[in-house]
Amino acid sequence: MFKKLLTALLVFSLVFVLAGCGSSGDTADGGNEAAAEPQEVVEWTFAHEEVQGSVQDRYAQKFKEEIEKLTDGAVKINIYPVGQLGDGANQVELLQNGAIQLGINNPGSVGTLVPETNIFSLHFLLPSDMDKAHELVNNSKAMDMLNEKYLKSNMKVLGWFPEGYQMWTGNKKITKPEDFKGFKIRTMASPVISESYKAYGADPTPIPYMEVYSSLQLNMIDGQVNPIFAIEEMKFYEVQDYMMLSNQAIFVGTFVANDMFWDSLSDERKAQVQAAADTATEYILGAQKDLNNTRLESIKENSDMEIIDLTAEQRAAFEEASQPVREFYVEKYGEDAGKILDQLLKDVEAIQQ
Ligand code: 6CS
Repeated sequence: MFKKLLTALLVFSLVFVLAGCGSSGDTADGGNEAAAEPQEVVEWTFAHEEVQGSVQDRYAQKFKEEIEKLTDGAVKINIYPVGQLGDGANQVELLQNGAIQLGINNPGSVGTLVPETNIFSLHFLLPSDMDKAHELVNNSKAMDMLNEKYLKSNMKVLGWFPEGYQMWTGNKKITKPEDFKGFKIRTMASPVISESYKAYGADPTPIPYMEVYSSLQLNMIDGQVNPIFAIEEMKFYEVQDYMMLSNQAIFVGTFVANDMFWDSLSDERKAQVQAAADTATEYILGAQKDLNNTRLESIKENSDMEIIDLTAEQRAAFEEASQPVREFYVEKYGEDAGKILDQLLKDVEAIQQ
């Protein structure tokens, strides 16, 4: 019911804005401005799954700044952070049916719709060098294949970007796979994420992002996994005793547009949107590194959570235990998933030469 009401409201708002634009010959993107007439302004909704000031929010703000500049104000972006349009899954649904135009998805929310995207939930896959990981998620041929899969689910990908290494927090130390035995770890809802933690003997428990803090506080779960900036802004450090600098996977965000909305844009507007997305993607690499670094310092200063940097040897034990999940990914999602994984592995190897 909530979703239907929200969809109706958003479609109504868009129609209202377009109707308010007025003049004949209008296109949905407002790309048909006559020099002497007052400029039409179209409003696009951009939803993301994090709080204000987060990596996704900074990406969205940068995109907004750029596209509004490039279009001389003919396009206005309204940003809705997490929770305002429902949870991550609601947001993907709104994007798919065109009730909203733009959004950032994470592998958890989109994992059942575009199963191949679960590739980024495999552990120890992307290089430990963030610049190389950023380069790969932008330029590997595997990404072209993944982008086609998104299109089949009505989403046009405009940009991929790493948000940071994901770290484990817990009410106990985790330094070897056996420490995970029976450990209730909150994860995003994705079969590959679940399988990855089952491979260590843990009990993965999907819970919506906004409920993680209270679930940790009430001891309904033992730990969770997220990039450092999120551990800080969601205040998980207040209710956890340990943070393991595990670096097993990078959180990869995907900036997408609804495909019909995208198709309705003029070529000029498409080029402006892609240019603004490219600027945001380039900007976010440095921004997320800074945010993760400064927030690590802030956690160190403001909490007594113990921070454990896993040794290379300790990481190697997790890496070994995680290998069978690659077969799970290919067996579960089929031939194309296998091709995407092979291509990415090939490109990972090449970039590390
Ligand atoms: O763990 C999650 O569910 C969330 N984590 C981040 C860093 N962004 C959004 C997502 O929903």
